[in-house]
Amino acid sequence: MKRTRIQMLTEIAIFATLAMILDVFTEPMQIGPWISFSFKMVPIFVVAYRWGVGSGMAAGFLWGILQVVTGEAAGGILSLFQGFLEYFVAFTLIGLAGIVKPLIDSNRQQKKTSQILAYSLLGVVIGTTARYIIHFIAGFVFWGQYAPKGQNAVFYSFSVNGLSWLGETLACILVVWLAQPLMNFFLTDKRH
Ligand code: 218
Repeated sequence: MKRTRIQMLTEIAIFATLAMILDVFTEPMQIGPWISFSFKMVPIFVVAYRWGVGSGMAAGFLWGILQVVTGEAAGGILSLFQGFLEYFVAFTLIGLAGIVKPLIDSNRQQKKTSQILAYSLLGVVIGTTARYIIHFIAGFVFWGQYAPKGQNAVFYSFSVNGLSWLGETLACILVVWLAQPLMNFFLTDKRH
């Protein structure tokens, strides 16, 4: 299929929706209020690797909007600025995973699948970390009052968001790894 702007925009919409659907269906995988072992960021990574940072960020941004308009984000919004930061900025930053696109592309022609996997996993870590840096900062600035009595807000945020980051990153790594043949299909198709 020829690579077109329409195809890119369609994929951004479809994959952001897929992330939203996974978000709802992986709700039971929630370990604590903010801690989950879930791979729902994977569709955003697929967009980022296929189309680059800009498209990945657009998909993340759209997913953030979907969470807010569906009410999924309700329990996570304390104020306008905090909500903007944690749902729009944080989710948009997942798209930074697309930084690895040129590295994936350079291995795409020769179908060097082990390199593609390695760069995909690097992208996962970049995307989840960029997102969780925002949650960590928001955690001690806005969520400090929920810390157990006497516990330092920075330590509280680091433990909650650090654990959540770890759970989500490991889940995404596992899924990208296990779904490698499917990922290769997505990343080595003829696009131009
Ligand atoms: C300490 C703490 N508690 C809660 C939040 C809010 N938070 C954390 C992680 C992810 C998300 C987005 C929805 O998955 C939110 C809103 C925090 N940052 N820190």
